[in-house]
Parts: sequence; structure tokens; C-alpha cells
Amino acid sequence: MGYGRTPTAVPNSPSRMPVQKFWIRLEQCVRCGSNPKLLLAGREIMETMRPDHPERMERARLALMGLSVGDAFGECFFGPAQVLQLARSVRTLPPSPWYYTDDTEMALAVVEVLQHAGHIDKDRLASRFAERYCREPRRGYGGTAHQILRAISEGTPWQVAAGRAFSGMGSMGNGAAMRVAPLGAYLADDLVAVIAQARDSAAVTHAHPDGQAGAIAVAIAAAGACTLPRHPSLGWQLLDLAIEHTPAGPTQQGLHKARALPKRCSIDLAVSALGSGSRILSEDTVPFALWCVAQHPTDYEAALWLTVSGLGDRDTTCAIVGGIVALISGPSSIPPSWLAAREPLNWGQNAS
Ligand code: R7I
Ligand code: MG
Repeated sequence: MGYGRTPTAVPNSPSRMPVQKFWIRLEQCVRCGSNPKLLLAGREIMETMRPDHPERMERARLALMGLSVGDAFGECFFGPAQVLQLARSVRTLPPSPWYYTDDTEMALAVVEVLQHAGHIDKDRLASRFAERYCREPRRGYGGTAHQILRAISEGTPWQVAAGRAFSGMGSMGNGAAMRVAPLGAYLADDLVAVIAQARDSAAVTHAHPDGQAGAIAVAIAAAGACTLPRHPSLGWQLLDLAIEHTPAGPTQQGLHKARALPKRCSIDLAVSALGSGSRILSEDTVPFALWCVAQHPTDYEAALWLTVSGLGDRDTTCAIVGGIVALISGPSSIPPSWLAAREPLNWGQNAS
């Protein structure tokens, strides 16, 4: 490579500003006599970055905002069902702070990896998950997730740690679905990439195909939330889109069931038909969450009050619904008081 080339002479430059910065830094590096190899690695990452990376990140952060507020909101309502029903009927908010859980911790890791690489780098994602887990293991992680993340942090390759869960079947928990909305938002215009990278983002901890199917369904719905025209039946269209692109299996069957429910069916009927995450599986969480989105696709507050009243795995159902509905209804749909009540997001020190 010729160090003297000007920024405009860089072939196939995806984005001029980062490349200009790169050349300036490389020049400084050569002047100081330090090893330019590290910078060259950075250049490779830049070249794989999509040109509209900043706008994509804006969408991913909006999904994260909706997801994290939903997670923290739902987490406040583990308690007697009667108290929740009462709170819901008068829309009384729990006292702040609202602490977020593993759903947000893991979504933060997904967003950090996208910020850094512009795609899901599975090794990097596994390290970010493990680092975050070690820093705060008491964020309410799933039973097997503890074992997988601890093993990764101790040096076990993620393929081995995730692959040996549940006697080699891999986890089909809802944990891959709960963290993936920012990825769907980032890749919204490219459903083929959404499917492949949602599967990759899941595989690091969820080796079971149905755990991965849940991540695909949610990522596809998040992508559709960014791209489909605003229309009264948008929520049902998202469910259709998810059915179309989710691999066959229990989660996809649940999505079909959700679609077939009568339009005005009660939350109790939806919960009895679909579950609401009490088994902590993709199949009894994702169909219910997308059904809740279909009820109130443009109203963040209404969607979350409905979702939490389904009880079950309420931090996770609310995280999934919040991540998708925020993408449809925009940041202003998240009440400022809810955002203020959620504890500040911990972006971490190694978040490059
Ligand atoms: O999927 P995962 O990360 O859990 C996420 C959930 C969310 O609600 C979080 O908020 C947190 O509370 O946990 O964690 P895993 O441990 O992989 O899976 C969660 C649970 O799903 C497991 O503890 C099992 O109970 C169940 N599960 C399975 N049960 C039987 N057979 C997952 N896979 C299987 C399976 O193959
Ligand atoms: Mg949680």
C-alpha cells in the first residue's frame, strides 16, 4: 500500500470520513514509528462497515432503549398477580429505580459488537457476553446461561459451552430472542442478513435450532417495524413476516397459533393458547410477545401494560415487545418518566 495516497484515491471507500481519519492516524503512526498492523486491522473492519452505519446504529439504539425500558418495567411486576392487575387498571407505575436484567445486559453486548464491527462477529459477541456476565452475574440470567457464560469466561470455546447444554441438544430458552431487536433494526433493509446474523447472534449461547428460531422471528419483526408502511394492520403484518421467515418448529407453530387467534381475543385466551414465557422457552414466549405487538403496534405504553398483564416471563416478554414497538412508534413514545425510572445503561469500559 502507498502511504502517500490521498483519501479520495482509496478504492471502494465505503465512507469517506472514517477512511480519512484512518489515513491521518496511519500517518501519525508511521511518524511515531509504531506498528501500523493494528491500524490495518481497524481498516479491515471499516471496509466491512455499511456506509450508512450511523443511521443503522441510531435504529439499533432506539430498539435498545425500548427493550431496556420494557425489561426494567416488566421486572418490577414480579409479585402477586392481583397487585399487578390493580396497578394495571389504574396504570400506577412502580417506584424507581427500575433495574434492568440480563435481557438488557446481553442486548448491550449485541449493540457494542454492531458498533464495533457492523455485523455479528460471533467470537467477539461471546467475549462481550462473558465479560458482562463476569462483571454482574446477578442480573437474572437463565439457569443454563450461567453455566455457558461462566465456561466461556474460563476459556471454553463458545461452540463447546453452548453445544453441550441440555445433553448436547443446546438451549431453546428465550434468551436469544430477548436481546436481538437491535440487530433486526440495524439490518432492517436486508432480511437475508437479518436471518443469518440473528442465527449467529443466538448460536453463541443457544445451540438448539428452536432457540435460534425465536431470535430470527424477533429480529425479522424488528426489521419489519423499521421498513413496513405505517398501516392499522402493521402488527399483524409483522406476525406474517415473522411466520414467513422463521424456520419450521415449535416457535413457528406458536406464531401460526397467534395469527389464528380471534382478532379481539382476551389476554387470558392468548396466554392459555400461547403461554407467556413461564417455561422460559422461545416457543412459549415469542408468539405471545408478537401477539402483544399486534394489539398495540403504535402505542408503547398500551403495548407494555398489556404484555405485563400476561404475567409469565414478564421482563423478557416486555423487553421483546418494547424493542419492536419503539421502532414503530419512535423514541417520543417512551414516556420520559419511564426512561428516567430505568437505571442508566452500563456501556462498560471495553465497549470498543
Ligand atoms: O435462554 P436463556 O438465556 O434464558 C433467558 C431467560 C429470560 O427470561 C431472562 O430474563 C432470564 O430470566 O432467563 O437461558 P437458558 O438457561 O439457556 O434457558 C432458560 C431456561 O429454559 C432453562 O433454565 C430451562 O428451564 C429452559 N430450557 C430448556 N428446558 C428443557 N430443554 C432451555 N432449553 C431447554 C431444553 O432444551
Ligand atoms: Mg431477564
